[in-house]
Amino acid sequence: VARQVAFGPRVPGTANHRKCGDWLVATLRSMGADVVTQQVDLKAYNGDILKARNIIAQFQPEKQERIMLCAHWDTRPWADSDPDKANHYKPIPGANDGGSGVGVLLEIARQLSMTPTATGIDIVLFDAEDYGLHENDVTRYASNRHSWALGSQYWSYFPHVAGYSPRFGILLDIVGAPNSVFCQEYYSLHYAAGVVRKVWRWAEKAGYSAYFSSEEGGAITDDHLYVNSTAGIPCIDIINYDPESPNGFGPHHHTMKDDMDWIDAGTLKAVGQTVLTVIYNEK
Ligand code: AHN
Ligand code: ZN
Repeated sequence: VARQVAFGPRVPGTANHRKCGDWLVATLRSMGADVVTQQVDLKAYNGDILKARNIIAQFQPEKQERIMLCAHWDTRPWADSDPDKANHYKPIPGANDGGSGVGVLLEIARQLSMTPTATGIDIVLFDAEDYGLHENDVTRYASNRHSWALGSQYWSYFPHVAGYSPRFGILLDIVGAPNSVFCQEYYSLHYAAGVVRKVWRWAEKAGYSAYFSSEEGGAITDDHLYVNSTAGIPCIDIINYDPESPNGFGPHHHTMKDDMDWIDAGTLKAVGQTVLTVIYNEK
């Protein structure tokens, strides 16, 4: 996570973003994955053309039976939830929002390089998740309901392999804060209840029930929505929900404070160990 943050904000179209993307590709290749990328110009709701890159790392690509793990690697161009209005058009550091999910997946990739699973694994890093509607534009929501998750929307129409149909997918988003609680997100239950139950059961067995709450959470527009509704792949979202905070994702969310101070190794471990337990138990 720190390596990603050190590139600076990973806003599509910037040099930081390009350099971090190159580093992610090289790192995943160094772990033995067969890495392919999708480079595409995507139009944001405000008209910006985003030079986007989805990064797909395939482990044991020859295997038919597969599991997909995903996260977004871009970061938000605007700190539009920052308490200081002067920051509302500045990019966020994106340690938790962006960095954390990718960080967990990089460690999982390292484990896969040492100990193969029975099924194939695809790590999919989506771009352009976080270029969605600015808080100052929320009145334009009705005509911009699909402004988030542009990289995963594209991938869901054009997956890296035609007819791609893994058993299931797991999305990791905002998984690094201390004392995180992962509720059972609404779309995950709607489209992939069996996967939610499986993952939460393994979390309990692995000793992480304090993080994985059996409470139902609200509906979150995130990459998994399009993976489910467009690609037809049952995919859940493991995402921190903090009912105490204004936007539900913690007080640092979409602010300049989303930096390494919000990253807790214990939370990353709880999520990573849980996902590892799930994938190594798939036969
Ligand atoms: C919205 O805020 C609309 N969806 C949450 C998805 C998200 C944003 N994940 C990270 N940043
Ligand atoms: Zn975000």
